[in-house]
Amino acid sequence: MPDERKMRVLLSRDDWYHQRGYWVIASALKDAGFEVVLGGIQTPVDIVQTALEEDVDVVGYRIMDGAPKVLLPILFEEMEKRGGRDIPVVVGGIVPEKEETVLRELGVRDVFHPYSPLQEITERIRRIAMERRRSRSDSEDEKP
Ligand code: B12
Repeated sequence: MPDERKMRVLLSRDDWYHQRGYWVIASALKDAGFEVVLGGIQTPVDIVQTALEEDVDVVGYRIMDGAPKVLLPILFEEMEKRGGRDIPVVVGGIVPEKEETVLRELGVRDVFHPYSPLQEITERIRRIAMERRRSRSDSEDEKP
């Protein structure tokens, strides 16, 4: 049976000061028809807890403080431990270009830099969310 719920995105961030972009993304996702779970400022461990509790389709992590290479491995390690490794993670904010490849190798599904057009962001997140729903329902179908 196809999952008819709205696509759910957990939106988390790493710093207190750069709030503007967080609310811009939250509004853009809502306007595009997503249900947005506002995690606010969260550690990677909190993010995984919320993502599992809220059964989200995608985790959106806004990173502004210069530490994506530190935060993402902790997030994925926690996902591995808790069983949420199949939840796609996208990152936005200040990500040095040369770190992007490393982040993608770790498993980050997409990276959005300053001035990314909002419509492109929401479309790319929708595609990622739909892919996850599909692979989830395929694995449900395969259960005996
Ligand atoms: C405005 C601003 C501030 C404001 C924030 C106001 C607020 N309420 O948000 C204030 C003045 C508070 C501020 C403070 C600081 N700032 Co400042 N700030 C900026 C600035 C100029 C713009 C950020 C912004 O709001 N952009 C508008 C929003 C809409 O765009 P955005 O955040 O880029 O988001 C877009 C994408 O990145 C993406 N995106 C972002 N997040 C996410 C999340 C998801 C899930 C997705 C899908 C997409 C996505 O989508 C958005 C649309 O395209 C940037 C420079 C820049 N041009 O980016 C520096 C910048 C972010 N700041 C910086 C710094 C260093 C600081 C300070 C540490 C400075 C200082 N020494 O005090 C302080 C931090 C506070 C502190 N004391 O520790 C650095 C960060 C460097 C880094 N991380 O490597 C930057 C890059 C400036 C620079 N070139 O050095 N800042």
